[in-house]
Amino acid sequence: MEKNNPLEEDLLRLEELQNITQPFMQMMMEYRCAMEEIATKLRNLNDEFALLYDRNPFETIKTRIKRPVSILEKMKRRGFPVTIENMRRELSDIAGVRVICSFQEDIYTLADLLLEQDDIRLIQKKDYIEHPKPNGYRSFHLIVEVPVFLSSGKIMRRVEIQFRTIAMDFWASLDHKLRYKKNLKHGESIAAELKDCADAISRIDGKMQDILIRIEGDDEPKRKHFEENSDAPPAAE
Ligand code: 0O2
Repeated sequence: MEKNNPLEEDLLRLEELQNITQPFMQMMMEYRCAMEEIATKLRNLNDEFALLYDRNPFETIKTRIKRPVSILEKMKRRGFPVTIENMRRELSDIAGVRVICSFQEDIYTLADLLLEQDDIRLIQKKDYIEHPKPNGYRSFHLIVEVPVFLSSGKIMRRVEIQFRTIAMDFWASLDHKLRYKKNLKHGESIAAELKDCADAISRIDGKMQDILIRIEGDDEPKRKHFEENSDAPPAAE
């Protein structure tokens, strides 16, 4: 068989690489747009909410695109052939948004307001606040589809949104360390202590919420005033 010269071989390899890289980059770009779209919607709600209630419903919003190596690992772990089509179909967390709120009530308010928007399609809702995981994990998870407008037209892309309180986030970051630590000495007793912390955090979150309601009770007329003077169309009865 005739051998290609080194330059030709390099060019062939480059073409092969581009054939894979280009669609992958395209896919990542689409998810990045979807993620930014969701983050913008949430930031807008945050700004409006701040006018209404004199406080921000969330403290922080974090966005992340899954690392290519994590995408490949997850596809392999689940036994799917690594194709762009399979990644789009099987993975819901390529684009992720994490919203950290002070109060539990705000999590549900924000999630409801987001889901009311007519370009958002709910794919899945998991309420780990109402139904915590056995290890004590609490968060409210949504998987939504949001339109992304490209030069070729509109496409829908999925974004995973995790809502949690500051205290739940603090807990989850420590638990995350535990999840990825192998052969840990006293792992079981650490997990049990963490579970106790999760339960204590939940009680404190509940108490803080009650105190807020008692403090904000007086602000009700102000909210009504804002709603009556807002340009927004009245909510359907
Ligand atoms: P990482 O390292 O944070 O990315 P999925 O794998 O997402 O398709 P699953 O596991 O049913 O399906 O979804 P679930 O339960 O909604 O969990 C999705 C994400 O929530 C996880 O992503 C974590 O970020 C977070 N999470 C879920 N359970 C726990 C928990 O017990 N502790 C902590 N700290 N985080 C949790 P990843 O990809 O599993 O992990």
